[in-house]
This record gives sequence, C-alpha cells and structure tokens, in this order.
Amino acid sequence: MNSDQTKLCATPPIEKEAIRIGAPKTIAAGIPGVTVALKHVFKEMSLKTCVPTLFAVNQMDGFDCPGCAWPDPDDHRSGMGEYCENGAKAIAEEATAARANPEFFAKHSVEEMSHWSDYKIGKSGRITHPMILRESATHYEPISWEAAFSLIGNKLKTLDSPDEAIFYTSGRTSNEAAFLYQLFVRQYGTNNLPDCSNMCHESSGVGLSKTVGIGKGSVKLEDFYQTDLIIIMGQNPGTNHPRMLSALQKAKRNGAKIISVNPLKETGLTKFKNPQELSGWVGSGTSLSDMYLQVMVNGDVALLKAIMLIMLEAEEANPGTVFDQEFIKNQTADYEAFIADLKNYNLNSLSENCGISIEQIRATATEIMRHKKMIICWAMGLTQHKNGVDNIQEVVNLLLLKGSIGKPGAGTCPVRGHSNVQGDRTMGIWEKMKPDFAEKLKAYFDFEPPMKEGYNVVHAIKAMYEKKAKVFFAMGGNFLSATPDTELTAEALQNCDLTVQVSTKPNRSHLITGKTALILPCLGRTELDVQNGEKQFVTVENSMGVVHQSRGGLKPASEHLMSEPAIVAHLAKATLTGNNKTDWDGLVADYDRIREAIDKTIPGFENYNERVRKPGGFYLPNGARDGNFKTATGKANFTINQVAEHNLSNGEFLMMTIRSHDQFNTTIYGLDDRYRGIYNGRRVVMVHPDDMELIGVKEGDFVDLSSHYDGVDRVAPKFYVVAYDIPRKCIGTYFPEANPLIPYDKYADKSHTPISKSVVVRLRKN
Ligand SMILES: Nc1nc2c(c(=O)[nH]1)N[C@H]1C(S)=C(S)[C@@H](COP(=O)(O)OP(=O)(O)OC[C@H]3O[C@@H](n4cnc5c(=O)[nH]c(N)nc54)[C@H](O)[C@@H]3O)O[C@H]1N2
Ligand SMILES: Nc1nc2c(c(=O)[nH]1)N[C@H]1C(S)=C(S)[C@@H](COP(=O)(O)OP(=O)(O)OC[C@H]3O[C@@H](n4cnc5c(=O)[nH]c(N)nc54)[C@H](O)[C@@H]3O)O[C@H]1N2
Ligand code: SF4
Ligand SMILES: [Mo]
Repeated sequence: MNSDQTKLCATPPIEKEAIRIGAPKTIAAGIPGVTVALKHVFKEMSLKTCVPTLFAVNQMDGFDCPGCAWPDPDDHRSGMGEYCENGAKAIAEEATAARANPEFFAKHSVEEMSHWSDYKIGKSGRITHPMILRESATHYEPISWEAAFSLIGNKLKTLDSPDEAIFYTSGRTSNEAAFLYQLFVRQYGTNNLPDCSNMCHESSGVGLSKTVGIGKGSVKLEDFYQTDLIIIMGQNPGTNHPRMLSALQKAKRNGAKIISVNPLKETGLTKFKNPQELSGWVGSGTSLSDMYLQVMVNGDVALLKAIMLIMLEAEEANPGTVFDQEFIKNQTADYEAFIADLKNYNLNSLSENCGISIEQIRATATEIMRHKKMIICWAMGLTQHKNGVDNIQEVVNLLLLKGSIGKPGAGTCPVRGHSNVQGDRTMGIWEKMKPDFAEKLKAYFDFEPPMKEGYNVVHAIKAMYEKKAKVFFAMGGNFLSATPDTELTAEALQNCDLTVQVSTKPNRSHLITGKTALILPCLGRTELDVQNGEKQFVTVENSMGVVHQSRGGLKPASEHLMSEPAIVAHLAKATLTGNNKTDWDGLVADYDRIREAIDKTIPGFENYNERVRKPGGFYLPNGARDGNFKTATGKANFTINQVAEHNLSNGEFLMMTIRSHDQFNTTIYGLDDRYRGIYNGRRVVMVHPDDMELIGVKEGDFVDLSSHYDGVDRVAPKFYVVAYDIPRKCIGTYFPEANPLIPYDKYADKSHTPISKSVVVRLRKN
C-alpha cells in the first residue's frame, strides 16, 4: 500500500464550480458544432498538425476516428472531412501538444494529482515514458521498458495460479493488438479477460444471441436509407454518435419516420443542421423525430408491451393485416407462448408503468402498424438495467411481429460505444472461451487454451476485493472511474500487488493503484506505427460489422512509445517460458502475420490481408442480416420478458447516470453540456420541478445523493440541482461523478452489466 494511501482521492473531488444554466438547445450541430470542434482542436494542436490530421479522419487511406463506433459510408467520403464535433475533440485529446513527461511526474505526487478533477488530470497531456510507482513511493519515476517487462513477467510467473491475474481491455484497442493480447493471456493460462463491453452492450450481446443468433446488430448503413421507420431508444446520438444524425437526415429525406423513446428531450433527436451541407450553415435544419415518447427510466418493456398489445387487438380484428404471419410461421419460434403472456397485461397499468399516456401509445402503435420496414436503434438507456437483457429481447419481439429483420431496410441496430469494442470481442476478448475458437487456436499455435470461464468486470472487482486476484493489467481504459462502486473498487485495486496500465494519457486509475504500479505508454490511432523499419496499419470493426484499415500519420508523441501489439509481444516473451512456440517477434515485425493468424482462427476473416486492403474494407458474415437465425431452435425466438417494477417509496428516485456533451466516458473534454444548457460544471442532478418542490429544493441548491442497498449506505455529496424536463421520480446525473452510488453487485440478469441507468437514490439538502 502506498504510504499516503489514506489521503488519496478515488472519486472525482468536489470543486467550487460556478455552474450556469441556460435553455436546452433545440438544434444540434450546425455552425456552433463546427466552432466548438475547431476551438478544441486549436487549443490542443498546432495548425501544422491539425489540418492534415482532420482531413485524414475516416478516409479510406486515413485513420479510424478514435471516438465512437458509428460506421463510415461504404462508398463516398466527403472531401471536407468525415468527422463530427466530438470526433474532433477525441482527436485533439489524443494529438495534443501537452506532455506528461518524467519532469511532470517528478513535480506532482500521486496524492496531489488524485485531488485534481478528471478534467485537469486528462489535460496533463500524453505520457512519454514508461513510469513506475514503487512500493510506498509518493511519485512515479521513469523505468526502462526492459525493466518494466521483466518486473511484470517475474510477478506473473510467481503467482500461485494464472487465475490470480486479471487482464482488462477497453474498446479502442485494434484487432491486431486485441488478438495478440488474448493469445498471450490464454497461453499464460487464464480467461480472466473482462472488458468495457461488460459494462456496455453485453446485455445486447446476450439478448440478441438468444433471440436472433448473433450478438451484433443486423443492419447496414444503407438500410437507414431504405427503411420506413426508425425507432431510437435509450440513445443520445447528437452527443455520442453525432454522424448518425446525417444518416437520420438522409433517411427522413427518403421518407422515413422517426420515433424517439427517451426520458429526456435530447437535442440531437429533435432537430439537426448538417455542417457538411450549405443549408446546414444557413437553413433552419431538419426536424428529426416525428414522435417523442418521454418514457420513465426503465419503462421500456412496459411501453413496448403496451404498443404490442394494441397491435394484437388490431391483428385479431383483421388477421394478417398487422403481423407478418408468414414470417412468424416460417422463421420464428415460441410465438404462441409470447402472445399468451402478452394477453395477461393490461393497458392501464402498462401506461402507468412507463409514464406514457394511452393516447400516445395508441398513436405510436398506429404509426408502427402503417409501415412495413422498421429499424430499432438503442444504446445504454436499454442495456444498463437489471432487466437490460429483457429490454433487448422485447425490442426483438416487436421486430419479429412485423417480420422486420433479415431484409433490406429492417433490423436491429445496437449502436456501439468505443471505436473498436465490437472488433475486440470478435478477436476473442471475452471471459468465456468458445470451443471452436479454442480448437483453432490450439491447431495454429500449438497450445492448450484454458476453458474455465474467467472474470467479467464485476467478478474482477470482487476477486480483487477479496484478495483472490493479485495482478491487474489494463489494455487501455480507466477501470477505477468507469466501474461502479468507486470507493469499493479503489480498495479492490489497492489490494493488488501490481497494477499495470497501458495508456496514452493519465487518468485516475494511475493514481489509485496496487502496491506497485506501472504505466506503459502506447501509440494512439493518429500516430505512425513503424515496426522493423516498415509502416504498419491496424484494422478495426465498426458498429455494423465492417472491418477496415486504420493508418495513423502523425509523428508519435514521444520516441519512447510502443505500439500495443509490440507491448503484448514483449510481455509474452517476459512471461511465457520454456516451451512457448509462438514467434512473438515475428508476429509484431509485420502485422500482416498477425492478420494471417486471425485469418486462420476466426471465421469471416478468410483472405484478411487481401480483403482489408480494398478501399472501405469488408463486411463480416451476419446470419440475422440474411434472415438466417443461428439459434438453438434454428429460428428467431420470441421471448417472455418482465416489466421492471421499482416500487419507489416517498423520497426515492430512479437515477440514470449519463454522458455530458463534453466527455468521452471518463475523459472529460470540457465542462459544458451545451445541448442540455448546463455550463461550467459537472456535479449536477437533473430533477423535475414538481419533484423539487415536493422535496423542498430549488434550482441552484446543493443536495447529497445516497443509495441504500442490502444494508450498505453509499453517499455522493454536493450535487447542484437543475430543474429539468424529465419524468417525475426520475433523475439524471453524469458518469463518473455518480458512480460511487452504484453497487458493484447489482447488475443485469444474465449479462452482469452494472445497473448504471437505474439506481434507487435519495436526495438530501446539503
Ligand atoms: N462524445 C462521446 N461519444 C461517445 C461516448 C462519450 O462518452 N462521449 N461514449 C461512447 C460509449 S463507450 C458508448 S457505450 C456510447 C453511449 O451512448 P449513449 O447510450 O447515447 O450514452 P448515455 O449518455 O449513457 O445515454 C443514454 C441515453 O439513454 C437515455 N436513457 C437513460 N435511461 C433510459 C431508459 O431507461 N430508457 C430509455 N428509453 N432511455 C434511457 C438517456 O436519457 C440518454 O439519452 O457512446 C459512445 N460515444
Ligand atoms: N455510471 C456509469 N458508468 C459507466 C457507464 C455509464 O453510462 N454510467 N458507461 C460504461 C461504458 S458504456 C463503458 S464503455 C465504460 C468505459 O470504460 P473504459 O473504456 O475503461 O474507460 P474510458 O474512459 O473510455 O478510458 C479512457 C482511457 O483510455 C486510455 N486510452 C485512450 N486511448 C487509448 C489507446 O489508444 N490505447 C490505450 N492503451 N489507451 C488509451 C486513456 O489513458 C484514457 O484515460 O464505462 C462504463 N461506466
Ligand atoms: S460519429 Fe463517432 S466515429 Fe464518426 S466522427 Fe463522430 S465521434 Fe468519430
Ligand atoms: Mo460503452
């Protein structure tokens, strides 16, 4: 334990913030979006680097935007640059001129930095050297790469079991790095491979696999332009997937209708001005949503059931006119059981449960019945609840009733978060080991992969907390701040003998550490990756299953950086002894060799090196897209799902923790949530004005938030109250400020995704 551990601050500190509240914006993007993007870029980067860099984003011969996983158009790319405001911020954050070099770490102790805001920690710049925090030391100091690898290797070699080590992955890691990483971890002997996906779209993966046979979405970008109706549930694309708005705009122009389901009136879902069009600079913008349902937090299953109940009435009155009976008969299973269960529900109580009037539900059902082809999109608003998997399965039920999957212009669209989170999973980053994959790895690399299920994120926290795990290694990310139960997770990490972070920039996980801590600085997406004297490229998979190249062009932030694949290879060589047969140096000397191994071990990657060199890359096979459902029944399955019941008592609220417009997960770009009209601060809680009156607070008051689960009280003090248009009994806060309130052992059934969007809390005046 570090000497001044008791004084370390694991949670975002409470600072004096001069918060300002304005009216929420009614139009997304347009000129303000462009101005803000450029402001961020010019603040962080020189003119010489920023212009070519921005022109290379998402171009066929450029690099993949390090922001979200929204896909690029298959054919045409705009010469003005294929990026959005938040993509530009992500690039500026990585390509910043600021440096966290050894002098920086010598000047600031770990304790001092832990009292900085996440914003300030992130702004310290790119890490330039491998750094070590020795046992009981107060400051990080430089260490050579060689010494760092031998320290980690020696520690891993002396553990009682490989299962005492945990290897986390965030979603920015390339296919090549992810493949090598899981290969190393499995050769070492464990499946302890938790990843950010466990906290993100795991519920989608579980729900979709069971119902339609593939844990990924079924639609392509092109489907948006052919569809009749798009339903967007629990997603805030204006902030988190901004270029999705261009696709929605095009869909509208082609005649599609859009229905949004969200507790908040999110700006991006209402109106959009496309900055890539002249009319986006001078016109009044495109109205996006035709209907907006301000559902109560976690009211989605109730809402969907209510809609389907009305559809069922209409179908029974005129059979064959509402449901696609032919599709249901030939391609689905368990329809009768589903209908029998649906009939148990009553419209009044469903309406009450979701907070949407029967009139509005009827209007929505009518709109859905009018159209043939439908796409449903969703993100964290559906996945991060106790019934997260049920949410997804209920979405599938609606699509199946309409036969709206496996044909052009129709299907499932879980919109992924991190730019390569989907690819990392495809590469085998998972705490579970698929038997087919194990066979292939065994044949190609000549070793016996472990089959025992490893730890996911919540199990990893528990194992460290209970001192069953002793080494924590992170390929990117910010485990401490991204996970729930911040104080408990801090203790868990501090219980470890060694924590290692492969990172680009400092974050709180570098400050709350095991007894010894290492930072291994790596290249980012924007940077040139040269191995063996040759420029390399990496590959990624976007939200719609397109695998393509990413080629950075900038001079690396420091000559001491290593690429992620090279870090894994060195780590493997320092750890795996004796009869290890893998040519780690050879694999890293030419990334084509890594892709060759992927080609031979992962389905869908045949002729990888050749196909990924074609402009735009290639689509991975997707059964659900072709109407081929690879489930246990061989058909698409209807499922019976539960309506969420929270039974809040007086004074209790259901809290959703969401992203502001100025952050990428735990990386804080700035302090404004421009679209929601909240400026210059993040420690805020959005409350309905009537609820404010009921508990006796007014805008600008400070309240303490507390949660109470299984006899444990968790408190997050001093949040600024903002009067907001949000359903009664529901409140909104930002992540990671509110994470200390989320119990790590409360998660979605079957997917283990923490309940970050439905935490029962109380508010008390500070
Ligand atoms: N700029 C930027 N881009 C990002 C990220 C970022 O932090 N910043 N993060 C990336 C990552 S990893 C991810 S996973 C995605 C996240 O993308 P989103 O899922 O859009 O992110 P959240 O802010 O969590 O927003 C969830 C939305 O769901 C709504 N919501 C909350 N609870 C419910 C509910 O019970 N029902 C319904 N119907 N709606 C609900 C909220 O009001 C909010 O609009 O974005 C990715 N892109
Ligand atoms: N309460 C609450 N908690 C949540 C969520 C929520 O909605 N509410 N959302 C959850 C979701 S959806 C997700 S995905 C997780 C995110 O969890 P993580 O993926 O763990 O967190 P990030 O904030 O994305 O990680 C940021 C760090 O990654 C490092 N980094 C950036 N680029 C690179 C790179 O190219 N290589 C390497 N090696 N490192 C890099 C930087 O050091 C940066 O500080 O958080 C989850 N936590
Ligand atoms: S939509 Fe996502 S991937 Fe596209 S430019 Fe914006 S942040 Fe980057
Ligand atoms: Mo995510």
